[in-house]
Amino acid sequence: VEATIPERLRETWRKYSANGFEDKGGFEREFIRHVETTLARSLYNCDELAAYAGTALAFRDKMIIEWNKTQQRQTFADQKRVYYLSLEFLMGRALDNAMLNIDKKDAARDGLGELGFRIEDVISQEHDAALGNGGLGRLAACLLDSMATLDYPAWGYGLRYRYGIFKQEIIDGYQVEIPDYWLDFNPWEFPRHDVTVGIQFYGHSEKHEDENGKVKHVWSGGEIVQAVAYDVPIPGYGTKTTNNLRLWSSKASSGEFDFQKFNAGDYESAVSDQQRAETISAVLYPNDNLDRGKELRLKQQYFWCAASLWDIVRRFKKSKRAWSEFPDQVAIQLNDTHPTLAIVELQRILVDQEDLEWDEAWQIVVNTFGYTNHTVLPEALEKWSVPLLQHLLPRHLEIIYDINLFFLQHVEEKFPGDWELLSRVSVIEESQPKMVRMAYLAIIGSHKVNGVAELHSDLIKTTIFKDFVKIYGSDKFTNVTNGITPRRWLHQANPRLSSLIASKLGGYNFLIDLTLLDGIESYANDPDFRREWTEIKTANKERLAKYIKETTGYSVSPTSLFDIQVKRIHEYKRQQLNIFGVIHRYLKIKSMTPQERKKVVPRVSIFGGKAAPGYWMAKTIIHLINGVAAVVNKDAEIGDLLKVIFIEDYNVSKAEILVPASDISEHISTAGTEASGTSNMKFVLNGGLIIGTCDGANIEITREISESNIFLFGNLAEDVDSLRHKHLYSGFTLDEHLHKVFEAIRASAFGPASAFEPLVASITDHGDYYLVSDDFSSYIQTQEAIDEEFTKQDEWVVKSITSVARMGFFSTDRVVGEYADEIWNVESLDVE
Ligand code: HBZ
Repeated sequence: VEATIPERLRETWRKYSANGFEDKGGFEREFIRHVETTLARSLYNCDELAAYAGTALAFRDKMIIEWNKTQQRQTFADQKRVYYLSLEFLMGRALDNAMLNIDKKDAARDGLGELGFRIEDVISQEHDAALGNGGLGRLAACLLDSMATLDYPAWGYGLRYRYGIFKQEIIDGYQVEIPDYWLDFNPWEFPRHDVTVGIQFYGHSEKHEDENGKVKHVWSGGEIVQAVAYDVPIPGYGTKTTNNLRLWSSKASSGEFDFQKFNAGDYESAVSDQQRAETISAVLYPNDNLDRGKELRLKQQYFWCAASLWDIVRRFKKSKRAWSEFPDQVAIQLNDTHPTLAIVELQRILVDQEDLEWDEAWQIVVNTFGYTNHTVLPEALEKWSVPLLQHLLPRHLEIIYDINLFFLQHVEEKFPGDWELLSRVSVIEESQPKMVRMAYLAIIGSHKVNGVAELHSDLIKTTIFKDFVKIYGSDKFTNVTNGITPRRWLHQANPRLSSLIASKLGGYNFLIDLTLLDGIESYANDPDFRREWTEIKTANKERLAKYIKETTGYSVSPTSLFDIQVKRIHEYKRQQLNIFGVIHRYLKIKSMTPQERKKVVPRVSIFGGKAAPGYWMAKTIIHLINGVAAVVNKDAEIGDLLKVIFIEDYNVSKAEILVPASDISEHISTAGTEASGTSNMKFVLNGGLIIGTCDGANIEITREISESNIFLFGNLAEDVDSLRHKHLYSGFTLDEHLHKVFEAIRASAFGPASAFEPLVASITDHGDYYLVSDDFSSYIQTQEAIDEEFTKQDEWVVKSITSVARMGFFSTDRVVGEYADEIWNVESLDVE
């Protein structure tokens, strides 16, 4: 039923239509109204949390007014929309971002001041929205910011997890996981109980013949779980566009619970049915770059894909267009293979429900989807077992087999008799049990496949997907190098640097055209500018030092070189290389005379990041870092020459403190393993230099900022295979410094040797898959070069300014433009 108010009554609506606040006074009015009525508190009873709530609600009203208008505008314009399907959206905090994007932070700061609060304290009350693991989830969040900023009609679709990524505590040096229940008070979401759809699982697939003798497939039986939409407004920067992120929450079908069972006295099972349904969206899987094949994960994937497609198809059908126009109205981007079932689901809707012919439907499907690959690591490539799919989604499995059949027929036509090729590219892996290779399905069902940095996009074409390049030609494969939003990662995280840059560029236009940053390069010669630049870095380091003191008890000196590595803990990211380097540095200083020690450049080595709960080696690395910290930090002989800090529970809001405070950050993955990396971009954009391998986006950063402004080291991707082979078959001699590091570890210098033995043995006895030993000597030499350069502060600052000036390429605004032109074929919508 259309719920439209007739034209004659709309005048009254317009007269009293909500419009939020405009200035300080208006903010204060809205703040107090929310504190007193929405929250039922008063000026006798308003702590910082209540002040946060009042502020958030005032801003939420403002956003939602623009959100409504944006949706009306987009509906009216009726042009092609983008749907970004991602199992992860690592949004972080929303309030500061909302204040800046809608340009009302000053009003809020002044208003809060007059009401008795400091804006920073209010902002820091907010719980991070941590619905993601790492880079993939944060990229989705940055893309949403850019799509709104550039006025694209774009929606995100995801899951509303009750528990986001776990909270990490370090207890006796070990990682301990605490559930992250984040929904206690979340003013940023709007439940849409009217947008609810039943999602089917299990049951069986049957063939029926209709009156005309046409075979119809019917999926019946099984169970239904309700998907309820929750909407999160996404404000663009400097525009009225406020897009939508729709997150699905699972709920039992029969309302609260099954009253029949309840009345029959089976209370327990009534409740457990409800719990089982709600379990689907209960928790984010905490693995990054690892596929474990759990049934609940597959349920999450289908639940979210089916609900999102129902919503997208429903919206399309309102336009009364022919199905052939679907790809002219809808572009769906798959963030990795997690949403690949959406391809199968759309084919099912078109064929089984809308009665399209297979080929016509399939053409629509392929023209609609694009697939982004984020990894070449074999353990991360998703496969689902055929028996599991058969059980959970019987009709989808049939469709997958048909997709595969037609695809293999096409391959056979093109390469007659090449049976090896057929078995290599088959969507079905003939293992025991048989497995469905989701990446292959995603490639076959999409019109474009992209990697996320040049090296990575080349690698997927020459390694894991090379057969598909042969089959489809290389035009189907493309590169879209990742980026970051400069709003959050410069303006919000580093307001002083942003303002210094704005003062030279005559305003903040660089925030929407990041290439304008090149205008600050000439100021590298200006001593006053360099001094201000340095002061800002120092202030950011002081802020981090204060945070470290408050959270760890350790004092670090802001005049030391701050060396930061923050990201998920993973062997391929090689935090072990870093900590071995730290141990080497420690041993070296210990062996020095007092005279020699005077020449040492004091350094603070800062680590942060979570290990997947089941990833034992990653947890061992965390344990070692904490073991080293405990010894080094209390060694009076060492003092400020070296400090080791592990930041607990690294997340987006902590990144906002860490990123602006680095002198050096580390991006040191084994060459060819890190698809892109995005924190490398964040650190450089904030005036930190980086040490890195020739991997992922490091290579393009180097190309942009020049080799003289980055510290590169280590073996190249093209040499990795032969080095691994050499380890396995001819053994190797350990670098003498690394050998000494291992001796110290084995002498229990940093805690019981037995705890760390597996980590050492992975290198000395088990083939050193990540080539730590091969890169160690060039790593420590490069670290020495860094010490040397850091003593020449003037040159260092010039490097820092020059690098920032050349980072214009790495904005997600550029990224979104490329996706829009080359993959989605969508246009932005003029707001005026
Ligand atoms: O995606 C990351 C890449 O490792 C990184 O190099 C890249 O910059 C970033 C954005 O393109 N990949 C991930 O973060 N991947 C995951 O977090 C992940 C999560 C669940 C999975 C598999 C991977 O099942």
